[in-house]
Amino acid sequence: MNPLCLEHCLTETEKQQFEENGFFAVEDAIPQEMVEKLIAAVDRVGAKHLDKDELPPDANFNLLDFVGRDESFIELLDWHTTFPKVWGILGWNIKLYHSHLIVLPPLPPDEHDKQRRLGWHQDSGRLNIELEGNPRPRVSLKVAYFLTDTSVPGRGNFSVLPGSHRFNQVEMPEDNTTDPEHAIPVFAKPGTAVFFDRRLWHAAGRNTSDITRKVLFYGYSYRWLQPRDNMTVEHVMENADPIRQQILGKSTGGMGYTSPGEKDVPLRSWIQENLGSEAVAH
Ligand SMILES: O=C(O)CCC(=O)C(=O)O
Repeated sequence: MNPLCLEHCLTETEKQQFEENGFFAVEDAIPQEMVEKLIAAVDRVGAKHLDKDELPPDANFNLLDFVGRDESFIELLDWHTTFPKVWGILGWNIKLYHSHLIVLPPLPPDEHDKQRRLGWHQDSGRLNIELEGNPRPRVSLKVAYFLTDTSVPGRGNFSVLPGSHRFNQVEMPEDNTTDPEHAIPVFAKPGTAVFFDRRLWHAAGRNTSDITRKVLFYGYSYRWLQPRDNMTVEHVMENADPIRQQILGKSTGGMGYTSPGEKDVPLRSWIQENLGSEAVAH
């Protein structure tokens, strides 16, 4: 793994923001050349998807399990400015359990003035019903890479209710069309990574601009959680280094998910060698 990771560990401020607000943003997490490479990959993969499903070229879509479809998507799995913050929050027994990319073209002009509530939700489906506790456990988080400019309102901004990861339920206005009062858009320039707790109530904003919004979502969880999509990554396993194999879901067997040995979690040894035993104490 890239040793530059050591320069981008989770900071105290980020940790505090994540605990209190349920999210934080890292500007310039990926350089402009990488943003351009990723946009080209999104466009290629997106065009194939639209073609296969016979969708119009300007359709909006949410494509699951995109990560194995281009080498540039694989590179982001353990990206040096972001991955250390993922293990800083969740620890070393982690993997990618889900990936999805969202392409959100501009709304048709006659939709712009219509008042509609955004699609507020917590991630992970049945976890929000079958797990006990209030709040329920964290279990996973997502890193969202913004490839297009959503640094001003009206660009389909990722929207959040800060601090709402601490509540199983949030109150919505009675009228069914407005958003909760404390909802905010997260402003993100191309290359920004936004980390958010799966329990954070969030939604995609409305895109009333003339720019198509493109965002990549990487979901990291503990290794014992079932993947949330097909995780079609067998074809990249062989050439991946051991830490990427761990991230892609490799395990020595059933027991290796919940009681991992050294071979299951090379990330643990890497952190221990580079940051000391204290860093892997749990
Ligand atoms: O597209 C967005 O801004 C929201 C993404 C989302 O809802 C999700 O990742 O579950």
